[in-house]
Amino acid sequence: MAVTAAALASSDCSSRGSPLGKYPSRMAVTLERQSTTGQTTGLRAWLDEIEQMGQLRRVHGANAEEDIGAATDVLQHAAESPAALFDQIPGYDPSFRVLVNGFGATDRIALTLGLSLGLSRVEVSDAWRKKIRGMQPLPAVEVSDGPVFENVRRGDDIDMTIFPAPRWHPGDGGRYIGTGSFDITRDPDDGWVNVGTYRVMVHDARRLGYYISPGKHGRLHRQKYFDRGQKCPVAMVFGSDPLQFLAGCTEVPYGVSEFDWVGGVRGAPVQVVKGPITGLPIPTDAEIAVEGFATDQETLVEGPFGEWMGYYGSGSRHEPVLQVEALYYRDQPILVGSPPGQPPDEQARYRAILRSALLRDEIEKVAIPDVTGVWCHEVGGSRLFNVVSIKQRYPGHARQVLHAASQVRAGAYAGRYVIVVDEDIDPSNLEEVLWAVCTRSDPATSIDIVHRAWSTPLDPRIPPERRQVADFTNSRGLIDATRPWEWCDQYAGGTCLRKNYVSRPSESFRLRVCRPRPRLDCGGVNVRRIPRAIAAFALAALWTAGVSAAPATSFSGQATLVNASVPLLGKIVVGDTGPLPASGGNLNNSVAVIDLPGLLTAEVGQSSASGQGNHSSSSASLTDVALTVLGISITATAVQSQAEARCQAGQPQVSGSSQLAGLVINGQSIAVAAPNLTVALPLGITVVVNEQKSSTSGASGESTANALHVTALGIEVVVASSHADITCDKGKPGA
Ligand SMILES: Cc1cc2nc3c(=O)[nH]c(=O)nc-3n(C[C@H](O)[C@H](O)[C@H](O)COP(=O)(O)O)c2cc1C
Ligand SMILES: [Mn+2]
Repeated sequence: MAVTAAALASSDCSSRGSPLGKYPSRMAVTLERQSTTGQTTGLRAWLDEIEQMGQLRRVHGANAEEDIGAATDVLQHAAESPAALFDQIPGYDPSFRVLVNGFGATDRIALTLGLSLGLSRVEVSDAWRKKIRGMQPLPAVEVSDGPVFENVRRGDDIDMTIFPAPRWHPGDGGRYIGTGSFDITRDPDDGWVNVGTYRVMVHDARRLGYYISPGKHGRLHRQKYFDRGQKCPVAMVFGSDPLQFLAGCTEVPYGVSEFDWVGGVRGAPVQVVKGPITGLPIPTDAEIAVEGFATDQETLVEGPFGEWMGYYGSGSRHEPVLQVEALYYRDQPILVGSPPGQPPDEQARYRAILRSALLRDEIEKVAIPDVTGVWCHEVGGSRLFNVVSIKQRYPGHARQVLHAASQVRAGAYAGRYVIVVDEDIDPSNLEEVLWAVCTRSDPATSIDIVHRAWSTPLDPRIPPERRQVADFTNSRGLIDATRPWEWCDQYAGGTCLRKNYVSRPSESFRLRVCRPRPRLDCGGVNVRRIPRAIAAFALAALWTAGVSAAPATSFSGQATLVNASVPLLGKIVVGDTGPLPASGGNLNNSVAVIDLPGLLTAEVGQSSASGQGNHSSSSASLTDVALTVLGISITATAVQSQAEARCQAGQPQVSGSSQLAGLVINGQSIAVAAPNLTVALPLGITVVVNEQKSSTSGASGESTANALHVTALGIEVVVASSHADITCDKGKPGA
């Protein structure tokens, strides 16, 4: 039977009769139980839950040679796709089942981790990081029996080929029973138990081949036995409680049993039975489990296998073999599959959530401050393309993050690129990250290379000659895509419009062209400048070149966004056009962000002053102003002032005005209409809103408009100040 994606997605499959009947439990141990945290445990209860969520499709009659592998490939490459449970697989006991794509949707990952549903993948990762911070492992408890022993086979009775292990990828060298599985080993020195997900191939009825990359805990354990000339006792589980599986493929620290880690997460210990052959702990509710001994005396060819980087990277080679001494399985067992595909795939998605949390935790544990986000991208299989965002605090901060992120446990194995970005970039958003790389890195100086880092035979980029000498190291590209700390206060501002952008004085538009981003901060006084739009003196030069010399109309003018005088800090001037020359011209200044810690923050400030013909004018505007003076807060979503001076029949005429939207002073909303509205506040603070000063004298006139003017105890702050000035040339017609 050919299985199509449409068939999987259709509800027809799920509406057919369920092969799940009633399972008489012969066991004393409860199988599906609620932990003390209320989180469901056990694969079968979890399946009931996801079916109730409408996220399980049942498929009957697909074959294990081709159909299940192909259907899994389709499903796991579609984000937020359902899980599929296959039964009635031709050639096998019709009640034997295969579950795939269990974690192919964010809600199912959240459910497994005991988190709320409805969160985004980044929110799940963040909630997970917070949940396991400081979590203490809870030792597994041993019980005497469990449903896993519903069927027991020993000796020649063992046949691993009775299970419908699919051929997952067309190029696979065999049937892989172990993908959504784990291997259990015990350290022969210290006695701690490791649980690791390592792929397992069926060689024949009693022999399994398994591949573990160098450096993994299961391999370190196994090697210790081999070095002593001993066989390595191993138990393997093919189908388990979903959280146990996730633990098996997570970088739980060396020396900590993943079973105990699961217990800590749930607040309820994992229940295990002691394997009669090896003494290893086996979860009571395992679907299929084996015990046996691995030896390096007998090796068989393992692979090729479609691997997580999207290649048959490690090809085929001799690997140790597990001689199976006992086989246990539940009635109507469920073989869980999570075969890798070209990323982004199912495992890239669940591992991105888990690894991003772990990597951030580990970077913070080595005492690096101000990490604002981490994402281990799905497209890199959650290992090859990892991004960290930081709020830069000191020179060298960005490089420290890069090197640490590439070498702590969660980032060390099989990495390729690590990128550090400023906190205004969302590390989980590939486009934003690549924009930062394109516009904030300088290839000659922003990239560090680490040589001979921990990689894997799976890495397709390791050249043949290095493979031959078992050199499975690679290099890492560490890309600093932050604005250089030393001159970040001069880095050009971004053009992305921010909220509350004011396009006309009277109206405030809430545009969200860009995702609202955190304010960039270089530390200390921070002003990001937008390059001047118009060359300051070009028009003035043109003007003076075209007309005869004095006497002529002359100008002066200036606009400033913030002009403050504060004890200890001194004088602070931000967004100043500078003085307009007597000959006129155009002066402009813009800043994207103003951050004067403890005093004032604002965004998108523009100031301009111009003088030409018979007209002189200036203006200043800011959005999202937040001013704090002696603990009194003054905020406005937009402020603007303008001043004008013009000559009419040789006589000066002047005017000024200010607009303030959303003005709140000390918790009170203020509607501004009249000029020079004075607000007296505690501590002798005076705020003049829409302050205007105008005067004329003979041929000269000047006007100043200050949107806000605050004075208090030696403090003076003027926000959005515009000044225009003109001296009329009485001899000039029209002037
Ligand atoms: C579906 C899946 C299959 C995996 N297969 C292998 C494998 O065949 N060999 C391996 O070394 N790691 C494999 N891994 C990665 C390990 O499970 C992972 O590195 C884990 O942390 C190993 O456990 P350990 O930290 O106790 O060594 C696989 C991961 C997943 C999710
Ligand atoms: Mn481990």
